[in-house]
Amino acid sequence: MPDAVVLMAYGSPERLADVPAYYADIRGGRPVAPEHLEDLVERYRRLGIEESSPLNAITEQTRVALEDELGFPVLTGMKHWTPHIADAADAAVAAGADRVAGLVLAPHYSALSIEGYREQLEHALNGRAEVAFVDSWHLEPGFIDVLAARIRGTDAHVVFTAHSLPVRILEMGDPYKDQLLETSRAVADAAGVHEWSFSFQSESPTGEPWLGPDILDHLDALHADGVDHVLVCPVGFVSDHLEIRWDLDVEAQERAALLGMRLERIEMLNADPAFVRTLATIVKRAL
Ligand code: FEC
Repeated sequence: MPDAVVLMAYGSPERLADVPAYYADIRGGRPVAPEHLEDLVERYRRLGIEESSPLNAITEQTRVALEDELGFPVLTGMKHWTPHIADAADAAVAAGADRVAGLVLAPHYSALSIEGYREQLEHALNGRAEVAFVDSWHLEPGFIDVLAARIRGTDAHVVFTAHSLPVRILEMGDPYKDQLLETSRAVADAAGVHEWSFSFQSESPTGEPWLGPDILDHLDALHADGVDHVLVCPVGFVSDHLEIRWDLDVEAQERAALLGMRLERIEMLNADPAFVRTLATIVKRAL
């Protein structure tokens, strides 16, 4: 049976002029406050996205490496930018696939994140191919191992992080937070690290409460407890992108400097060969 993979990621604007349309897509028709748009454009400007937009480039490297590993077509589909998930679904069908594995480059399931990727993929395929969608892979041994290798032997306090989501997901019985803590515990155990904690990051100004603690408040609390050296290990993201390069490398670094703390972060997994082999294992199991 001919197979293909639709490899999905959040997507990122390539040019500053793309940011309003990109933000509008994220908001899904709800209004965008002008000051929030200006703030977002400024963050992308300071990241220098017109010279290199890391998320889209890294996703393409991962796609190529995964295709090499699997030996059948892997198509990129972005949730909020081009090529869209629907474009990837069409390309998979055009390549003759009867079965499509849907894999998101985000390990933890939430109805407010992964489910949106699934809906876009299923809607676009519309029965033209069988879908084998991977909901989550947060305890995949190869994933735990590559993260554990990045924190093993550290004498810093390890802070695992992930994107925050609105608090209402807890009332919905969403597994997101539990899965994040399971990953964090598994990585710490595999690395033999005992000094660790978890915090959220990258809360969005939507006017409702989001899950905390946010990393900036968490750094304050760790400092008050006498911690002066922190290693940040983002478990909810796999690539270098705005939420890493701005929220951690700029904002969290600035807070740490203010507190007189040393803050480092692990190198992201990006298209690391061991990580790509893990993605291939997940796809083969799904199919
Ligand atoms: O580098 C880049 O250009 C893109 C970085 C990026 C990633 C990412 C991942 C996740 N998000 C998740 C949830 C939400 C929710 C909202 C929301 C809003 C934004 C905005 C930007 C943005 N997100 Fe994102 N997210 C990235 C970027 N995200 C930009 C809008 C402006 C801002 O908040 O600063 C709120 C939507 C709303 O307004 O209603 C909710 C989750 C992930 C991790 C899973 C995944 O990667 O899909 C969850 C990367």
